[in-house]
Amino acid sequence: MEFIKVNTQYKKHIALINLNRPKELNALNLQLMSELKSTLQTLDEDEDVRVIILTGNEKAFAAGADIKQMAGKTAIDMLNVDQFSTWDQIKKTKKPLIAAVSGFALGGGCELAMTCDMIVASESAKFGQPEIKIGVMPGAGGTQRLTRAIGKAKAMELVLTGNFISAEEALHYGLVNKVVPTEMYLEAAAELAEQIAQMSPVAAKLAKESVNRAFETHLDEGLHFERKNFYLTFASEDQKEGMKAFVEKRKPEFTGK
Ligand code: CO8
Repeated sequence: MEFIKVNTQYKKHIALINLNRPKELNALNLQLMSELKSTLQTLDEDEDVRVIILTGNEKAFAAGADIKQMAGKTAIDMLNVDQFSTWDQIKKTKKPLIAAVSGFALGGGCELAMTCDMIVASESAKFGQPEIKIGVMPGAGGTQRLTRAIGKAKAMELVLTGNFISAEEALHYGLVNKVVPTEMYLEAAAELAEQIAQMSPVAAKLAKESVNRAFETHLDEGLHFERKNFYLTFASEDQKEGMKAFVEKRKPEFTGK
């Protein structure tokens, strides 16, 4: 792979994906997105991997879709390329996916971070949807996910002005989970991942699916969905092990079965 680096054993049960086009601030060209799609598919099937961290480098998580690659395209070119199947794949990833963001997370970069389940940010992170400044608008979920995350007023301001917000502001608005000094952002993401990796992978997948459902349905339907997934956890060996370990006052050993 040219634009992505993958370490399937970054930590026990944790895989790390690095976006790797540093000179272009990790601008998301088609090849990078295609590499990301197949990597996520592979990691989702890898039984040893329980949590995935997606990161860039200190200067940029990703400065957006590749403007140079898009500049000359027509609407029909964009339609035919169907790059959104990649974004659908990211959304379909069953395992918890944490974005570790430092520097720029702009346009498609901000949308990519928001497509992950949680965001750990360095204090130098900057989030924004600056597409309006180049005559377009967000196209990979920015108007929808940003609005759900930070509310209409602020989302409208960011989408219509293209202004960036700092990591601290992003924390204040609920876009990110935590902000840490720049030299620690990957470590902080790894700590969060390690905590999740100790849980039952079956329960983690079902719980992730249920939380995401809250954005796609009304309350009764969501509660019904949650209940079914809750029942389903009782089909796992992990449920037996987790509850038995509690009774025996020891740490559970989850296997994902
Ligand atoms: N696309 C292509 N190249 C880029 C991009 C980008 N999005 N961002 C930066 N680069 C390149 C620059 O052209 C430059 O290359 P070169 O050295 O060859 O000129 C290099 O990266 C370094 O960038 P700068 O010199 O500009 O660095 P600065 O520190 O001065 O500025 C900024 C950093 C503020 C991040 C600036 O680069 C910038 O404004 N970038 C563009 C941000 C942007 O508008 N993003 C939105 C893009 S559109 C989009 O994301 C739509 C998504 C919807 C669909 C998704 C489908 C995949």
